[in-house]
Amino acid sequence: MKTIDSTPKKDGFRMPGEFEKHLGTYIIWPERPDNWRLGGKPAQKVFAEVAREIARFEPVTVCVSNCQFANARHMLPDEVRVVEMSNDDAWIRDCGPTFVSNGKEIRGVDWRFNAWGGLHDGLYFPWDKDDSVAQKVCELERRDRYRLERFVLEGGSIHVDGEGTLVTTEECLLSEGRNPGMTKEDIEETLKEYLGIEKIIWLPKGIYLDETNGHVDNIFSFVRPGEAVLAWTDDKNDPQYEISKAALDVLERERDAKGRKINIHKLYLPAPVLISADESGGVDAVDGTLPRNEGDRLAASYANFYIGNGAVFFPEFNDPNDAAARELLKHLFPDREIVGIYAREILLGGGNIHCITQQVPAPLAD
Ligand code: KQY
Repeated sequence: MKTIDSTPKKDGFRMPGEFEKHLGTYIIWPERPDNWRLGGKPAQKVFAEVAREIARFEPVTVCVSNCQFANARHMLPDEVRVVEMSNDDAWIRDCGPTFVSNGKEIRGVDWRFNAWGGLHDGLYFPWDKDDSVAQKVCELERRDRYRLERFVLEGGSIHVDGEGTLVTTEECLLSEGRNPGMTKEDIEETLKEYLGIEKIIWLPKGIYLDETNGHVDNIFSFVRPGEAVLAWTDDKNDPQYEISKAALDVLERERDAKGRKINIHKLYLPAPVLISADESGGVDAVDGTLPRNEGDRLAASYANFYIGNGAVFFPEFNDPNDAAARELLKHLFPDREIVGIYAREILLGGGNIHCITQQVPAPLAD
């Protein structure tokens, strides 16, 4: 695996849409007791279910620390590959490589990772093991990589349509803890150069109280070029209403890289999900890690579904809107199975289905 001293755009590479064909999916096994309640035991069951379900459609690799290797191997089915990889937590979308393709070959883009804000407002310290994950995945996949030593980015903070359009949020990419020395124009230039992008659409904010500084993947997702979903509520008393409305206003007036208007489908949120006393009591308190207090609202949304080769995996919360989300996804992805996963344990760790998965795209266009 070599590190290339050029940029994907110069080399004719672009980031494919998630709905394009995959070679496989990576996941990291959860275990840290200051983020996952009860030492990660309930979350491990859900991660194992996610891995098992995705493995029905594409090869899955689970990366796991030395301490948890035997347990993960025991809990995962034989068809899931388990590899030892040190890590700081379980968010491979954010610390793993972003793959780019030229139609024949794929390469990884290895951004700098600083735990969503470094010493400014990052979620844990240290994060050096996570920052090495992208390189290690490129080694396993035998893919060359581009490494940005100074540019901080997480995979969950961008969504692309594979045809030159990228959607992100100002709340996240312009946050103090990531690239404070760069202007919005500098950031746009870097994204264009490293992802083969021509047009960037900036939503103001992500989901209310999302601890990633508003990652786009929890509020918006492309379904295919020209078509997308936006997390939505009609409740004007909910702070989320103004956030989703502001995003819709942007999306309605913007055009994508091909000059198309994006057709937006409203994906209704579940009722607010709050941390219970029992759940809060199961998380170790550690200085420098975000506390999990009873009554805190979690950033629950259905927009963080993962698009696999033959299926879409979406979160369920035992909420009446679970059924509406399933129906909308069925309508938008008529050729894929729609698989619901009860995702409360992932949400309790501050994340979602999209941010625990990272796809390796197929190099060849269909
Ligand atoms: O991308 C994500 N949503 C990751 C969230 C990390 C939370 C760490 N506690």
